[in-house]
Amino acid sequence: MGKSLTWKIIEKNMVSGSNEQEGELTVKVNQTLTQDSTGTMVYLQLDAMDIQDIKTDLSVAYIDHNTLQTGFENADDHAFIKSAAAKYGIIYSKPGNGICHQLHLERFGKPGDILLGSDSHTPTGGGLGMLAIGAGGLDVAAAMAQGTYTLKVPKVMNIELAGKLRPWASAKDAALYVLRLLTVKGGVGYIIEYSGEGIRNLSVTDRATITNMGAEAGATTSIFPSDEAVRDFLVRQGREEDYTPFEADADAEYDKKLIIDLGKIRPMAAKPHSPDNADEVRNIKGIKVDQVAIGSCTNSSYTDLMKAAAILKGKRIHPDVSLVIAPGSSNILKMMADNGALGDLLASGARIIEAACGPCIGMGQAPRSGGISLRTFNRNFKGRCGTDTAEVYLVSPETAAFSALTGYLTSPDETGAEKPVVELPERFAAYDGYFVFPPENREGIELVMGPNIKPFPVGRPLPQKLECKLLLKVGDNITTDDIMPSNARLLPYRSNIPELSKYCFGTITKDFRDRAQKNGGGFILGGENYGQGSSREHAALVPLYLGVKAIIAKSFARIHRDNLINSGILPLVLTDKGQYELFDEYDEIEIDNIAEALKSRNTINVMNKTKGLEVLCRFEGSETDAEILRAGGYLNYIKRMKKGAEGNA
Ligand code: MIC
Ligand code: SF4
Repeated sequence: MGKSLTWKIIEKNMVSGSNEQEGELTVKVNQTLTQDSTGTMVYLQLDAMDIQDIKTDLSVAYIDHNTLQTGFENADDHAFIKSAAAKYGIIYSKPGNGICHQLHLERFGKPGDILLGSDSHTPTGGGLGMLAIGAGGLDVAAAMAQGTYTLKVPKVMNIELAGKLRPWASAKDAALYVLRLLTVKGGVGYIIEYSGEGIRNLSVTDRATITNMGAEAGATTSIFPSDEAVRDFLVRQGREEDYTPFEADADAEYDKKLIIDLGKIRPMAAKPHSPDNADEVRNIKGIKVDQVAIGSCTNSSYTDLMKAAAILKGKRIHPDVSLVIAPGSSNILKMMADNGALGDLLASGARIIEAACGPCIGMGQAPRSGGISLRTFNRNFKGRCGTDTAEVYLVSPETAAFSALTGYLTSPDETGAEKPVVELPERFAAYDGYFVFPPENREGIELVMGPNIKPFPVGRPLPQKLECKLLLKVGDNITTDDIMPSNARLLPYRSNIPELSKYCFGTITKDFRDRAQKNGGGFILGGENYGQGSSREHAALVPLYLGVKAIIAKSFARIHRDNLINSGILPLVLTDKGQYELFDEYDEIEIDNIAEALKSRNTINVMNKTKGLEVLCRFEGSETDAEILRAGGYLNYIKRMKKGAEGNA
């Protein structure tokens, strides 16, 4: 049997482990990326690891999330990250340069390499044929310090794309179509590998849109082969030398296989408040729209913005609509300024904001109360746009542009318009003005820590017995945006855990911090896919700071489960999901014999003392995960390992 593309790349980078299911493997990490909202924590953690040099081939620190600088806090964070980049030999990308994933695709991504990023949309790099995985900040710091990453042996799902997209259906529609099929938890445990004749007509940025949204299905990552389209993209980016062809063997073996006919896909929209809640636009058209936003790491490429500009050229945006556009990179903006498309956007009445995440993470452009916002982004969780009562629909740039003109949700294939052809420039602009490359001599460089940089909490070794109250019971698919909300007000405090703790579980209850403080910490009960969405480890660190010791859930999202373990919080899965019903908030819970249960990866008895009953839970982590928990989190674990190594020397 032949090999999948995924396994070819894993084997190329394998340090230890095997391909046995349930096992784990350690791979060499070639590249890392961080962004500022997770990056401050990453570099504080890297500093705590006490290293001289990073061990990756290339690491980049992007500033793209917190760019509003409404106070000193963002600027403090930027200065800190810039100093850490210089100290450790990392490329620094200044605010205004663009969105980490779009920039990384343009400037640094390499087919066949492994990229680890402290952002859940790192899989965008899969469009270039790289294995690009999102992880918590500590894992990325450790990858820089050690050059490796350990992951659970993934299953590989093959999605064969047949046929060709219809004229007005785009990669975003295909991404939403896949997501509707898989749901927000259908990709958990899988790497999604695309193949088939259908991919030949998809450009690298189309493919990147699709791999980007694989994160919404909970997949470890998604990947396309590295073929002629990738070579062409790299040539146009002026980096042909980075091209290596990579593809699966024709008879590759997969754990799961789906076939999708691209020709069946119509323009789609994900309805509020979940990206998998998708329908064809023609079924829901006619909804009155207040705001349209084009951009984000999903749809801010040159081609996406040029398509929107062509649709808007010579027309006027509807008087009731505010259209805002955030380009993916400064070079895209520069090219559009040079070729006149920026002028077309401005003449139509569009608002152009800097190349950054912006409205996607609630950094400005919150819609009006009860407003309807169409966004080309990847997440429409309640409240994420900054307005709790707003309703966000996720759409393609084409649907966004037409709807901005009509004022109603409009399906491009029902407009009668002819699809614009976007010619790619022979060479994409590749100015370096926003990059700061690390100095040759890095001796004596100090970290710059302004008053916004506060120490982060570190876990303690797990005791033999935990006895606490159940502080909160939540339902299925709770997102990290629920656990630790992010918006223009809160993002400046990503390096200030005590301040953030006031807003923990803010979309669910306003008094979680009080509950935790009054009860000296406690447990949380979750449903399916607990912690889906972002990679932010603040969704683990803040509960840790508030004394949360364990989370019991029906199932966990991958990155969040890893973040809990890295922080020293015990994630337990209910062996009988129906027993979720046996718990109520404020029940007294006891978990005994923890060390033993972790050692054998056995089941653990969880006593509900209030109800006088017992349920069985399982710790589903690896032996290393158990070690990390026994040590009280990843940093303690590394320190212990270092001490051990010194003792043996
Ligand atoms: C997101 O899209 O949710 C974010 C903001 O980019 C997060 C990272 C963060 O919370 O800082 C992600 O996707 O990991
Ligand atoms: Fe930025 Fe939005 Fe992409 Fe997250 S999803 S990296 S906030 S653009």
